[in-house]
Amino acid sequence: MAVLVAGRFRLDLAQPLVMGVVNVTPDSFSDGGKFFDPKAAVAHAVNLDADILDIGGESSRPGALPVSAQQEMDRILPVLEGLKGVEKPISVDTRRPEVMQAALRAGASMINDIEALQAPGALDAVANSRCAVCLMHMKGEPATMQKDPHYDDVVGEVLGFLKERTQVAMQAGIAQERIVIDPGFGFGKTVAHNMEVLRNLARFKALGVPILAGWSRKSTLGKLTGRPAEERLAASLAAALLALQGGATILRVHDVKETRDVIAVWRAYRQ
Ligand code: 9MG
Repeated sequence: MAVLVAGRFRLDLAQPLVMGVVNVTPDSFSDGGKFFDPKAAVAHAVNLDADILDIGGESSRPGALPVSAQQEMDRILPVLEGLKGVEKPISVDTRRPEVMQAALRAGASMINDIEALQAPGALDAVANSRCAVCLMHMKGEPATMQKDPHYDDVVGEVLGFLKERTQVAMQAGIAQERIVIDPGFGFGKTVAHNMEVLRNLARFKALGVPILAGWSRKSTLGKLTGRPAEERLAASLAAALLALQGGATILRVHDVKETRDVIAVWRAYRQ
């Protein structure tokens, strides 16, 4: 049975899980500013009814500028405090080791790192806990990553990077059952790159750890449909279904209820 260990939680991945996005930022591409107030963020998180909540205090949308670790902590820690009584795994989307440590002390059970624990100290911050970690591929930095990204072999390069980061994480003492990988759709990738990776997602199963996919409302879907972020639900659901079919077992989404319906249809088809 495929299981993800996340602190005190053991998550059964026999059925795909839905990770709900909670952006505590003024500038995220789809819901920036909506849940910047901690009370609004907590209410939204509870309302989402996701299997895992992913709380983020720094936008990683293309073109976003970094914020300081202190700013990130000021944004997310009150939300973690407000979610203390909620009996479900809470992930924190951060690439900074000091934010990881503070989040884990405040009750987070998972770290979602778009830099795959490459920051000095990040591997130790995760290894010294029992949390789960998502290792994501990104080419470049959010501020510039969409400026003409180039690969000779996008699938091979992303796969090679995630293989290496999984090995490094395990050598640092992070057990395989705590690790999730994510090809990072939209992170330094054109529409063609994203589609090539999605078409080949099943190849990532060879790494032996669960695959997380995040397609929700992303700009590639905007480019394909001509729609703004708030009108990309149908495209997001189509991409979620294709990711499930490619072997993703965790879907990171804004629209939890609708994504659960996709999973229900996919499961019935699979039986
Ligand atoms: C923070 N964030 C935004 N998009 C994401 C994605 O596709 N995957 C992961 N792991 N994190 C993301």
